[in-house]
Amino acid sequence: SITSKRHFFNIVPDPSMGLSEEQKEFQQMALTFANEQMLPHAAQWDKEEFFPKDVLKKAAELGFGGVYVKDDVGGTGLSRVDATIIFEALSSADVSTTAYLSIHNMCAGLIDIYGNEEQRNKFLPSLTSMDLFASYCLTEPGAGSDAASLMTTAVKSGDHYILNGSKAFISGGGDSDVYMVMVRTGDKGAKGISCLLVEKDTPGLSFGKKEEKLGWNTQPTRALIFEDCRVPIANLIGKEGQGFNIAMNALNGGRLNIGACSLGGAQACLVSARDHLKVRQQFGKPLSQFQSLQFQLADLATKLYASRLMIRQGAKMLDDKDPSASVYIAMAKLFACDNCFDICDGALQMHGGYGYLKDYPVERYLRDLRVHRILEGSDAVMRIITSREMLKD
Ligand code: FAD
Ligand code: 2MC
Repeated sequence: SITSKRHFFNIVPDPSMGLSEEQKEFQQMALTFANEQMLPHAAQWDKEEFFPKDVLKKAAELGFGGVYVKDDVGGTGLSRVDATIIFEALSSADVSTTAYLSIHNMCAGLIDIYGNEEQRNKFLPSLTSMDLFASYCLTEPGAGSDAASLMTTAVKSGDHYILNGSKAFISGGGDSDVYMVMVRTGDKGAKGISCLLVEKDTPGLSFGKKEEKLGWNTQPTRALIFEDCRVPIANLIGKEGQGFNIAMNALNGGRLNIGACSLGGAQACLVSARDHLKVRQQFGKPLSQFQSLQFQLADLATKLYASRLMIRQGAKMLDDKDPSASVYIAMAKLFACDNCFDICDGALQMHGGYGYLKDYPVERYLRDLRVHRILEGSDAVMRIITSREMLKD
């Protein structure tokens, strides 16, 4: 099983292929951290729904709390391509915990880019060290895929905004310390939305019950409820009315990160399937000697390779500030999250009945990857983004 034998490199498709020496070094560092600090506990954390905050803080000591945040506030200053390499390596041990880390990084990156110097200096040193945890709050009970229809209001009163409304499905909700909240300060539609940073102890902010989920069990998911919640105007990120653009730009990086988490889970499952086929014997020989299984293995490897190339290319376009990046990122997220889920499913099938047992980790990866086709923009939203661009006059 994966826990006894952890191949990651020198196997087709090798995640270190094509990387620079420096990238290979932090990829190895992330993988070592994942193997030592996450893998031995991942199944138990999943079962007990335990949010491993201490381990996340240790990850921050390696620079993973602000991977692409600038270094004047404690960030690591790496590129988006680099971030996908790191999240892929970490998620090969624990997709759910890594996915929370990726959301925390999305929030820190958002403040780094759109926050003013005061906001950057106030929040980023403790976010990059993960003394503080962050959550991203766009979705509402009535506004999921149609995010621009959100209804949580923020009305100015003196030097505060008064917030009323609620957010649904917030990863880290209730445990995180700072919340990047998209609110309505103006008219209907995208241009009436602003981005506010809300601290956990703000009066008028409360949380729903912890949701029970199919996967992503090592991080809590809760609703946020705002009842006359007073947030200082100083916590406005960017300008009034800029919130939707900020939210969408942050999600471009987030979608790559989620895609990268799918890559790591799929790589772990593929390696486990390969190992299993070599040792499991039926009809007098190892399963690996049946050509239909050999071909399936090749097909899964090909899907993984293509997914990885698309994620890294999307990340490169974001690094290059390519104006078409969001469309190629949408295609990459769609392709990678769908295909990596299929890889987990194919790997589970190759394990036979053992794949269905919790003794083997494949079912955990499958459960964790399933939601990547829904959140940070569902498959349908990725198709909307892509086809709209294709049909533009
Ligand atoms: P809906 O928008 O109601 O969609 C339902 C179905 O219809 C989907 O399959 C969708 O693809 C499809 N659909 C919708 N519109 C169209 C269309 N025009 N054409 C064709 N098909 C369509 N949100 C946050 O803001 N922050 C978080 O931290 C966060 N964490 C999450 C964690 C978990 C575990 C989950 C499950 C969700 C999380 N979300 C979070 C919310 C997530 O982003 C939404 O669930 C997602 O955007 C989809 O919205 P919805 O659930 O309202 O589905
Ligand atoms: N990158 C950059 N800008 C974007 C963008 C993107 N990916 N998507 C939209 N925009 C901009 C767009 O360019 C426009 O800007 P401007 O008016 O300045 O020209 C503005 O945003 C409005 O865009 P649209 O007119 O396309 O807005 P529309 O209402 O039609 O919605 C859609 C677009 C469906 C793509 C958007 O609502 C969406 O992405 N929905 C999915 C929501 C989502 O991903 N939620 C995830 C929540 S977080 C989560 O799940 C976690 C686990 C953290």
